[in-house]
Amino acid sequence: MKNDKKWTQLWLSYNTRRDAGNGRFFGEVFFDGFDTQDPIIQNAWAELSRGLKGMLGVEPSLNKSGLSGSGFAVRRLTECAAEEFRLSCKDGSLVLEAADGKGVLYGVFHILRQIALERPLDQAQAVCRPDDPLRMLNHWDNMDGSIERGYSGRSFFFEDGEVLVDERTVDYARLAASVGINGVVLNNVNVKDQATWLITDRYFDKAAQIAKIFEGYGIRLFLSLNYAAPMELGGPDSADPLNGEVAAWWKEKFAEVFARIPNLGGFLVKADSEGRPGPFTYGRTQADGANMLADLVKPYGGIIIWRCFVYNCTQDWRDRKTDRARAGYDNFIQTDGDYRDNVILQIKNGPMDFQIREAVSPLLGGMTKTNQMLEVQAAQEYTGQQIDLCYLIPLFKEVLDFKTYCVPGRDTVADVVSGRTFGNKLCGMAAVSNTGNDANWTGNDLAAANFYGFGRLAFTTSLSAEEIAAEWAGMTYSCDKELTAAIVGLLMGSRETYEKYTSPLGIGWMVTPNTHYGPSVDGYEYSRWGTYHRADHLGLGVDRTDSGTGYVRQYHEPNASRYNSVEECPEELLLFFHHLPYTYMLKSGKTLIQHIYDSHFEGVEEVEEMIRTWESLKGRIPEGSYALVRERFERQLHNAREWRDQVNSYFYRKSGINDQKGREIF
Ligand code: GCV
Repeated sequence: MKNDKKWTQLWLSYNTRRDAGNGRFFGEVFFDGFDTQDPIIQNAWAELSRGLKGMLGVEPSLNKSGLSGSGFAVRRLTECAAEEFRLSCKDGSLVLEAADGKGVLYGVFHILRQIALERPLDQAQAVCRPDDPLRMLNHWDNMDGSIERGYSGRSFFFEDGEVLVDERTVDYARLAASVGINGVVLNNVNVKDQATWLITDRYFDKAAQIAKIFEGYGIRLFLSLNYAAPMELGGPDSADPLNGEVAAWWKEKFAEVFARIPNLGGFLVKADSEGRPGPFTYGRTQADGANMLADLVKPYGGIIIWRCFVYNCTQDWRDRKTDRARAGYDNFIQTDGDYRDNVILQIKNGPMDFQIREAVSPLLGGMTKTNQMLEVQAAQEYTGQQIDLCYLIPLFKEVLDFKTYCVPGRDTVADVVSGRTFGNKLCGMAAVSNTGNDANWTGNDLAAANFYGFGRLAFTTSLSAEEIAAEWAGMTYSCDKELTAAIVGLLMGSRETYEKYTSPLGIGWMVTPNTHYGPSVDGYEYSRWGTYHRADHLGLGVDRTDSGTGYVRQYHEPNASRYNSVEECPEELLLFFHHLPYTYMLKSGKTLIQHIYDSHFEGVEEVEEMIRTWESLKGRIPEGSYALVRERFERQLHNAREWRDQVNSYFYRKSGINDQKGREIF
């Protein structure tokens, strides 16, 4: 389909498709029981018309009711759950049923996906209900237009202290809704300067406009809050949650905010973390902090999403007892059960910070009486910054599949965050968004698979990473089997390749401080962030066992014992949990040091292979996309070589042990 905009339409480009017998359903479309003036229904209809025209050249007409014979009907079915849709094909007619507009919208996107993938709809039998109640994107966009950890240009929400509302806002909402996103946090969790003023008259009109656009796509707007806002916006000179004046200030503030943005979903809060203020400053608990706000937003149906990324970021590397990995659990576990029912604790997937491999946070399922939400990072901060290819859905999947043993039976992280474990409704998944105002939204065209994949996975946690990759490739490029297989292969291998040439066996870090791209083995080793690898001339790894920091005991059994034992610990996490000599023998029959050498050489070879695969697709991928990705691969290769050489040289010089294969190590 022709696109005159300065940005692409990604998987919603609706280019011509082979008609797998689908066009015949859509001459007339009947809406039965739905108000066709409702903004969500209007958007669903507009999307359907646009997709059908682009992909199949069909221009349907809209009718209120009365399907007889073949056609497509959208019917209201009150038995459906909220957001659910059912699709069936009976007597030559395609029927989409839902109880609400969101169900219709998701059903329409499902149909368009089938058409884009050239799958016949007459075999369609689907009952689809999202697994996770909340499926959110967190933007770390700042009001000056920069994006914290953004690798795709500037913000399309903010520029020079102003909020932007334009056609791109609508396209963003379409893309997000098409993969089932139902909540968006607009601004960075580090709320400073002008962003503190987002909850003032200065910005209400624009924020309300965005909230309205989003609402038409089933998305609720959320804002990140500065916990010290009372002090910065002319209120009391305190942010103590138990101070009556502070609460009174917030009460008035929320009355104002919800009067101006009535459909606001609530707030995301980063407190007591990395210099951000919070309840600890006043000797209060995290629950005190969250509950004060939660009580005050409750009358408006608001929720408070409270992040658990609370740790001491001024550590001393000589201190071997303080362990950053322990911090989230230590700071929150005592408060389990103390939170109001409209508070959700948002927990990063790992206890450190979005490394290419780390253990799953023991808080997930560690808490059993508190609403929990999983936070992952689609933005590739530590995972290649959208220069290097790193498809993150396998990593997200691993986290979801992790068995927490918090209760007998339904105890995986997927169970916990979908509400299956504890029967709660306020839970789900959030991803730090990887988007920006680059024409292709995500810097690297292939990184859009992480945006797409996150939404699809949060909606249906049982989908495999491979299925999602194939869908994304088919919708974005074409349904050519060979092409899809090649792209799926590239995506599926990319995380392990990245892991191979960066930091080994779960140890993480070793990145250039601050920027977090490229190697610097000791960059964080002697700094205050608590991110150590503890390498010396004998060995490497952090001892988090009973005889070390004791972190392993934060897990339920049998996970705790498994991680505690060097023999039973999953090998990919060995150095996350254990400090081991370079001569330690791995299950592969290789020593630890040889594994480091080999994996780093392999990582580079795999990037070279990826480039060959990409080159074999020349002519079958639109030229612009081909060239852009080819250029990124070149930079990835440079990065991979740099990592290989720095890591190998570092460990060769530390250990004095030769590479058995005699390769060049500096
Ligand atoms: C938004 C890491 C990142 C920070 C980020 C922080 C967080 O430390 O490097 O940029 O701040 O995580 O998640 O709050």
